[in-house]
Amino acid sequence: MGMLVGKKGIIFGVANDHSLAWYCAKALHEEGAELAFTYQGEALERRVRPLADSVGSKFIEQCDLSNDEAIDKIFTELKKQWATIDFVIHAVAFANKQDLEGHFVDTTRDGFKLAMDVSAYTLTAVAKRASEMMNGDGGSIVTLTYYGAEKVVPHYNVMGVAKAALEASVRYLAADLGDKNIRVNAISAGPVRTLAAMGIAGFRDMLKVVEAKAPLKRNIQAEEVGKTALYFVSNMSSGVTGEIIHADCGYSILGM
Ligand code: 0WE
Repeated sequence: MGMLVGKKGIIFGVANDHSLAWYCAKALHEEGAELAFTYQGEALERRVRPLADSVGSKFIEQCDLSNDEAIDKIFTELKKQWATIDFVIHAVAFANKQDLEGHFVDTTRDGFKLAMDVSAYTLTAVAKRASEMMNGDGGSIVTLTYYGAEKVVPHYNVMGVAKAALEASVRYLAADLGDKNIRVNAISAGPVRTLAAMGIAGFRDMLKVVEAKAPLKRNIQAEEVGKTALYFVSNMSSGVTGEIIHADCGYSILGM
């Protein structure tokens, strides 16, 4: 079909072949998009480079998104290679492990700042620079969020507060960038077994609860998150901005 032939974009947040960012990449690549990738830290290069190679990407760089100069460098490089871009996938979050285990009330100032910086502010940092490369045709910026932004999910804690800030950022960015025809949206994905979910106590039980209770009686598949990203990047969503779509098998509609 090739809904995205001639479109170019950058994907932040691939850690390995289970990453939701990677499933977004695959869905976009299948429709003909050209992709650039960044990864966090040396250790992940071994995993990300072969994935990027497999979709014909020529741009694979390390980038610490908590560093403004590092983000500047990525966009300077990207400008050299491509001049313009059409989309960004932001699939980046981090909180200290101990802040996802105990109680929210015990969150330290440093733990709060870290989660907010990496999981919320980075969207704005990236949107600013990306918007300067989205000339003429506009563009689409997509981020990933989670239900813990809206309702209390045990142990999600400071990440829930950071995702709430991320969701509000989506709306403010959408308002600011709308006059350049740049759309900003988020996918609120149900829980998926990714590296970010591994080692979270009780994650398997969460998957069981969703399977039992969600209207579709199953968990969301990573491919379905990818397809939702494709909707937001493609012309199919040309009139949609500032929106949070739940790709969660309906779990979030339930009151009891
Ligand atoms: O947003 C997330 C996870 C983000 C995340 C994961 C980690 C694990 C390792 C952020 N920081 C870290 N830091 C680490 O050291 N999700 C939506 C997945 C997730 O994480 C949870 C969940 C769900 C769902 C944590 C507690 C409860 C539920």
